[in-house]
Amino acid sequence: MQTKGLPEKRLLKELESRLVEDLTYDSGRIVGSMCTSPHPLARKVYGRYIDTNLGDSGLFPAATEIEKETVRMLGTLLSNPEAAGHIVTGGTEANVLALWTAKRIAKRTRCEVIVPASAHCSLDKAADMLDLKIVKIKLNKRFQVDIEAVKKAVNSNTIGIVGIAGTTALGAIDPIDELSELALEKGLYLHVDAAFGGFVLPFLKDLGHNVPGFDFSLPGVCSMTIDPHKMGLAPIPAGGILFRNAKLRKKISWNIPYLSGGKTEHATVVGTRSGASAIAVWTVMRHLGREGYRKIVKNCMRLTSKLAEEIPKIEGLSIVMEPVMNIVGINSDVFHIGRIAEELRLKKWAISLFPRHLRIVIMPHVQEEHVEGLLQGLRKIVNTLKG
Ligand code: 0PR
Repeated sequence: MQTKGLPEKRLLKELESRLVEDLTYDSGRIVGSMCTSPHPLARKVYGRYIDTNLGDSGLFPAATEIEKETVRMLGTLLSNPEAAGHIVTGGTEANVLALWTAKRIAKRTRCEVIVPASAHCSLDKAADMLDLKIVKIKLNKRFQVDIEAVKKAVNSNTIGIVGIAGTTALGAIDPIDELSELALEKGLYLHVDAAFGGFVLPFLKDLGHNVPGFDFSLPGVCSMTIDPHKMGLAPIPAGGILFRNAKLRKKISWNIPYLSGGKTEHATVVGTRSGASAIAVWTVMRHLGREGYRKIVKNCMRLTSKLAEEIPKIEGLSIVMEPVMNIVGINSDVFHIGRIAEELRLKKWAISLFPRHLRIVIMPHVQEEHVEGLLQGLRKIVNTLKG
């Protein structure tokens, strides 16, 4: 840092020229991310209320109330208006909070948590932080956790199970109903990671898709992750942790007696946190309404189906599974998928590469012309690799 400060104009100009290198969502080149351009209204209120601090709730009782209302809205979306929880930094923090709760309920030292092999790495991080043993369970042919293998893995050290409603790699949905039954039968904590699916599945259901039970309507579900900064169109950071009831949330609550706003309590990993996140989520959810999200999801699914239909028409390429949400996995029996990813990236397509497939996520910023462009790019790459 230099001694003398620099003028605003110069700094803004410098930032503009330096950050121009970064990809933007509206370029349509980001087709492998679970994030998108936030809704303009959410952006606006985020900036306006950035100085509110939910970590000192006594100073900001109104913003605190808005967070509570936001959690109620999310809870209602997931069949439980009684849900308690918070708008947190993202799915990672939400998953950490869920496993932390499971551990505090268990009050034991040697604890095991059963997760699908498809679990997001945030669950590995959480287990490492909390000193839990993660037991990974193989998937069935539909890329869901193998329920029989889950049953076999339960032992006297098991404290909890995680199911996923919208896996990171393919958007698959685990049989949460069966996990719920098992959790109730064995007295285990069940967390559902719907970080991505939480803002997709309720609207798919409205649109008449056959959506299996995945939320609090299943009695064994203790907590859920649902991230507004993914399909919720909220600015980063905005994750969501919801507990079935306030009693569960209390398991990880800490009293902070000395703050300037008076006594308060935290049930998040972070202490100081801007209320702007919750306020932005509250605003965008009320502005779009169920109907608005439904339209967005409908369009994402239309483009997803188009991509999934066209991919197998390209010689040597196939899709990993019929998409259940707006995620398409692409693989090949002929070409090395890593080679295709490399070529796509050279052509400035930002795709995700998993060990055996490419992941395309059709987020709201992805338009028809971008899907066409991607297909065109893939056709060219395949032709070059063939020749
Ligand atoms: N749970 C699931 C099912 C997820 O897919 C993710 C992230 C998380 C939890 C963790 O969420 P946070 O990243 O909010 O903590 N899934 C994305 C992924 O790994 C994250 C991401 C987002 C990656 C934007 C790339 C990107 O550009 O693919």
